[in-house]
Amino acid sequence: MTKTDFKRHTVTAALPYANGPVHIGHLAGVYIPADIYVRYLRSRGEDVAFICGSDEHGMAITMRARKEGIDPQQIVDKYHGMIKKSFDQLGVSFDIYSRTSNSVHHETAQEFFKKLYKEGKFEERVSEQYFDEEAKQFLADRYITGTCPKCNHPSAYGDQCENCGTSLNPTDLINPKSTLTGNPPVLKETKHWYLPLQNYEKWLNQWIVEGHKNDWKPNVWGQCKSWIDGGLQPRAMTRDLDWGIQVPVQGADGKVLYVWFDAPIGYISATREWAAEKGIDWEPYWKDKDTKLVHFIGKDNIVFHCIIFPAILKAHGDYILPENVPANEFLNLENDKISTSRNWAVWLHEYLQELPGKQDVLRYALCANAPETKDNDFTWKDFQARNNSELVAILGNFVNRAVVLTHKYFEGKVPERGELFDIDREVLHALGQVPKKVGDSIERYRFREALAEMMDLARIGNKYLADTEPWKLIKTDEERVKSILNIALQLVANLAIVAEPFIPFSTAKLSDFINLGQLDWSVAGSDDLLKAGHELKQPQLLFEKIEDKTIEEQIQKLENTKKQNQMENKEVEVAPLKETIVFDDFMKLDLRVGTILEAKRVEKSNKLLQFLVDTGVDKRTILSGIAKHYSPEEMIGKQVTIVANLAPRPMMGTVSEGMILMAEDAEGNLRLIQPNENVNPGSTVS
Ligand code: B3M
Ligand code: ZN
Repeated sequence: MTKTDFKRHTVTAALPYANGPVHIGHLAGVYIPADIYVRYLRSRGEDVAFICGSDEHGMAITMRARKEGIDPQQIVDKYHGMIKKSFDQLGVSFDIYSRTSNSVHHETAQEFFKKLYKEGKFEERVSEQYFDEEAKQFLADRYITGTCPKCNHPSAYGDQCENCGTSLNPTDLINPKSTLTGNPPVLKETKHWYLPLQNYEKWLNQWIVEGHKNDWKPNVWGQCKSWIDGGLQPRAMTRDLDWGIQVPVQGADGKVLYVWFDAPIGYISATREWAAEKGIDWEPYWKDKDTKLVHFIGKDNIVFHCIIFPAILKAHGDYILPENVPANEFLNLENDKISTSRNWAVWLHEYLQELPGKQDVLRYALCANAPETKDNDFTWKDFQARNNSELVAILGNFVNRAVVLTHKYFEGKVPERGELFDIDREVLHALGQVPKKVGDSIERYRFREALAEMMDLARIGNKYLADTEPWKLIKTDEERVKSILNIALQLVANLAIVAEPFIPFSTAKLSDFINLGQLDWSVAGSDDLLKAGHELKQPQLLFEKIEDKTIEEQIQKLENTKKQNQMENKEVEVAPLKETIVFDDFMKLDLRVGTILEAKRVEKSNKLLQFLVDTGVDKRTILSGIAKHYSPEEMIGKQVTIVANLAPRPMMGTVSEGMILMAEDAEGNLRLIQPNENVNPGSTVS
């Protein structure tokens, strides 16, 4: 059974790598939902620690530093400050935004490691790993490229071939090269400490697969199950790298903790730091069974938060485990994947500058479009519509009408409620229901649903005023208008409370001009929040219409990015030259022109097309990974160049008897190599 009553809450949001600014994908996936959750808990008077900070170790940082030509330390200093400030400006209400370069964190992570080490929780293993002799360093998987052993793609990475999707070990690559120097790396022995995840398999299965089948999101639970079913392997908790936290055991010079060992412990270190500042004890937040621990993350972090970190906590023994890990999917931007390298993103710090005072609009639009169950798309047009036809037309309009009319007819004092009619009772009944509905949805991590339920309250209010028309009635029945405005104002006051987790800047304004004081969820649903005679201040506009021009500027900015990317690709990096071969090696290749007779998609593959090719000598089946670039229909009748004497290779249940030659640019765009006029099938190429 899932536990429901807790004394306190520890809520973490993934620690952003301090290697770049935060964008809307991060916000919609992690930080907005986490902040809504925490604000709701606080409003209910719960004891909450909301923990975040910068992740300042690992390859993400060193690669960025190399790219910008500065030290890793300069990189993390630059981005930590920038990220912290922009979260703050967006109203993301962390109790602490720390950083993993802090000494508290170095100590905490090292203590953790030492304890596991002393208790024999690691396996020590010596293995051979690639080393770049010129750069004098071991190479992480992403720093090695070479030819894919499966599909012959010339620039596969040490961990994966992005052409055929195969996951690889660096030693699988043919002709490996270091991306640091371009030299072939050498194998060198190195010692590391591994967490034997296989020993935790049974326990993880019980805890997650059986224990959280019903309360974890299906996407999260499913990913965990497939990892566990696939069998867990020992995973190295240390790395050969000169940036990170020193491994605190003898004989580990030049080695640092694996970033995914240290970063999640960063949540604990940050909690210690926060508690010390407040003068309270941090330990209950991580060790008391009555604490509800929840991790907010994106889907690419699931394995680390659901399998590896829990195994580390379990190995340690003193810690509680997460009650839930409500990971989101990804957000796209204008129908295209958000990409830092292509600068395809809406960056938070730029948004805050270019659309000042519009924090709540972004919070609202991102929550309404949060990729909760599937990837989702952000468009500027949708953003504008969310503002103009929802925030302005529904919420802002209702609040404004209720308050303005009260000023106009009753000198800004909440009028008495008299006799009630059915329509009033219905509205008051709905009012009583909404806070609970919103709260239940938030507790089930359904933030879009919660937002829609909150907005329903404003819709009900608008409809109530439209149906009762107090502006007409005032001429004939002032008593009735008093009741109507009293009820409308109770809705307004309740809105201030239930909307606060989503749009805190606007509700702060609102509660100020209705003189509501502190927003407290425990009184939400009451129809008597504003007593008769209570004075209202002059209303301020909560939201303003966003003009087409503003949106067009943002769209134009993205267009410019697109153009820039296209231009830059003209001078793209090209793949390095391969080793020299002799003429006879070349002559071994049987290259010829063939004609495509038939073409179809390959089941269960979004990359492969299957062809029947007339090679002049025979008709044979060839598979090629070009489905993203050509449709089967357009391929039929085309002439292509093939390697005709390549040994047949099994692929996706079929055998490919040759290879179609393609030109590939740095973006991964593929184009056929064709004779410039039709020739007889079977013509040789040399
Ligand atoms: N920095 C990865 C990421 O930003 C990583 C999260 C750490 S959470 C402990 O996707
Ligand atoms: Zn491949």
